[in-house]
Amino acid sequence: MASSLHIYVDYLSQPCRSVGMLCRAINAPYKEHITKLLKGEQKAPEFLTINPLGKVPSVKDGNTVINESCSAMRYIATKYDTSGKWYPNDLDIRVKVDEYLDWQHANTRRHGAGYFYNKIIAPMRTKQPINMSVVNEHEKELARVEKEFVEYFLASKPFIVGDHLTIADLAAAAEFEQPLIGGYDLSQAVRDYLKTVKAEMGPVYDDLLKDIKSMLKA
Ligand SMILES: N[C@@H](CCC(=O)N[C@@H](CS)C(=O)NCC(=O)O)C(=O)O
Repeated sequence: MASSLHIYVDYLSQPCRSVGMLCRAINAPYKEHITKLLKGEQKAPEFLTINPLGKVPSVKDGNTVINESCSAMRYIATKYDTSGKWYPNDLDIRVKVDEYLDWQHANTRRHGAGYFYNKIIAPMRTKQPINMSVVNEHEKELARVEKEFVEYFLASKPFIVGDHLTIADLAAAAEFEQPLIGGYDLSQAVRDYLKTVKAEMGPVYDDLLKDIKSMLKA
């Protein structure tokens, strides 16, 4: 049967990796459309008919279009995860997933992506020196984010809800990997957490990090 679930992604992007990892982890019947950020394909007229915001990831399932990664993961897990573990039905567990996903936009994502963009992407694009005062500010905030993540969200558990992975961990891991790859010195506690997520995910974890790592080597 042809799949109705289409994901538009570039795995250079953290939210794309979260969505891609979920689809692979739950073996969703999806079709992947690579939309190359470095070629500006997210701004191409045909892509803008799917996501007028001109960003990836974008997800289309039948007539439903979702242009935010966390909403997309909630939708995909609710519809296609037969294990029921990735976005748990139990309200007391689910709310912990939502709590992290709501928090991460202004914290892990904002400062992890901000660090990576200002340290790596902006100088590449503008051919100007790195703006160290902006990078230092993200670095300072990332240290706070890591502390809050470890002390509040993990609180000595292996994963955000306790003993198993959810979509919240996929978002967290994707967003923490980006500054790490960009040279940020992550704390040992967050490195250990990433190792645990990776061990649980298996080969797909490194597979989806290949593009960003090879972009930096080039
Ligand atoms: N909040 C959105 C963020 C989407 C986003 O910022 N995507 C970036 C890649 S990480 C993008 O497409 N940037 C291209 C552009 O702005 O032109 C989500 O989580 O889906």
